[in-house]
Amino acid sequence: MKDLTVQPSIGFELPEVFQGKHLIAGEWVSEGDTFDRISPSHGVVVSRSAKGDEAMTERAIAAARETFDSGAWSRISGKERAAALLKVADLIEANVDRIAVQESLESGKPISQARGEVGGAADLWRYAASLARTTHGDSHNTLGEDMLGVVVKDPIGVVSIITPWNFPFWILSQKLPFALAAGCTVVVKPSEMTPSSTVMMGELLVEAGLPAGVCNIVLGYGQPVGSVMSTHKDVDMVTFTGSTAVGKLITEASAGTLKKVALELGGKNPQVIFPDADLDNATDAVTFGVYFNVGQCCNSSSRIIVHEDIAEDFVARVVALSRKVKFGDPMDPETQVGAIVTAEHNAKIDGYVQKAVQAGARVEIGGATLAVDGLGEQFYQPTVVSGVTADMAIAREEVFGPVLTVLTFRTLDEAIALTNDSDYGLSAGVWSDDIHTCLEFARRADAGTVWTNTWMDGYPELAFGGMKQSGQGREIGRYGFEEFLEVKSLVMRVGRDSR
Ligand code: TXE
Repeated sequence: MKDLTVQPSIGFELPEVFQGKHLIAGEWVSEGDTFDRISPSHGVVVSRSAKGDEAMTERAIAAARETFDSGAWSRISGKERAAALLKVADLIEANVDRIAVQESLESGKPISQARGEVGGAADLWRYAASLARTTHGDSHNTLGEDMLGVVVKDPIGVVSIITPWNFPFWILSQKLPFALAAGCTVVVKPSEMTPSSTVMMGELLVEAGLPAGVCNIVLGYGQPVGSVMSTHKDVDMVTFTGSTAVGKLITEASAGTLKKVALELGGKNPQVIFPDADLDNATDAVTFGVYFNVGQCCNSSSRIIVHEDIAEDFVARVVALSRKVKFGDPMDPETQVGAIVTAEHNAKIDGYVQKAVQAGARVEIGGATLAVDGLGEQFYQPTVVSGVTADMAIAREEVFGPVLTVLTFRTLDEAIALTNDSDYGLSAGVWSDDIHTCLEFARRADAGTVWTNTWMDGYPELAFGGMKQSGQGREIGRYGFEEFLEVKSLVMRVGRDSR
């Protein structure tokens, strides 16, 4: 521990306990039981939320259905929808601090990253607004004399949005504005661990003047809230981000009504480092890629696959940089690695590391949980594990913590084989100065996103999602938007003979 840069508590004055309510048909509702969230870093209750049950979830779905069918949102012009989304974007920017503090306290992520997440989300809303005005299908005028075919795109209907705790505001913004831009109405359930930033988003939507019932929010647990949202006959689509296990449950649950399901699940994302790469940049990207958001990130670069010739040098560079990473109090603006979301999850991360060590792997730095002065014990040291083999659980499963595993390769084919030897296929990266190496890797890697000489930059214009068990469907960009649209063919006889 003396090797690491630890930020003790800065003695942050906590805001009042946030009181979360459901948003149903434009009304804030709290009835019945509540549940508390204890901050993983500060160890005190930071939010108290209404606890949704089956009846509350059905009320929310009924409100979304009625509003969709009324046309109050689904049939207005794209221009009007865009105007509302742009207002939301402005309101997000005006409320970054308040939302970020609450999100950091509930999740344990560093405040600087929470600010980046919340502020950055405004751009997703602005981009989605542009799509609301450019929704289009196509037309066919070569079907035969007197015939005209027009393919139109309509909103799919009522969408259930179920989100996790690692980027509650960002992930909501990868889904919600795109669904709204398409003309859908929604029911949202945030994770029970980080409910408040979604409630705050609801407040902004109300302030922006979205018609009542367009966005409904139910707070609570996967059972029963998420389950009802996945099975109810009045829901047309479920979009989910979370664990692969729950993604499979949702797919099964939705089968009874054949809803459309879009899933953004886990990853075991490699960065492949060739000897001719710019190693300074690669070291920065690998270190950032594994520690960002405390490693609790679907795009975390949790395994590096480094060429044998440079493996020792490269690991030494990453270890040296890991020593400088500031971890500790999430409320300190300087902190780069904060707290782990729950004590159970902290123990699970440690379990992966200890199991790897027992199987012969080496801990180069870190490798233990840690208490931070003035705060709790829910922290995990920035950790690098080398001597890992591809069959170890730490190399195959999503650890979801600040833990980097190191594998080595000799040839491009071997690097690609190791990359693709995974149940996941979310993202991958390649570092080399040779365009042919980069392009061949990019084309052959099983991954929804391949980064070349960069890592984790995202753009609303592109598409995000995974192959294999990392999910199905895409988010953001035009591809993500199209997920919320239904395609309809209009076949018309239009000549004089048709009268
Ligand atoms: O996720 P869950 P958890 C991975 C990561 C992490 C693991 C577990 O490896 O360690 O998942 O995290 C709701 N029907 N990711 O347990 O349970 C739940 O209430 C409908 C990767 O938090 O999948 C929450 O809102 N919904 C990931 C959401 O699903 C249900 C992000 C996610 O919770 C449900 C987070 C049910 N039966 C975790 N059960 C990523 N892709 O970034 C639970 N939920």
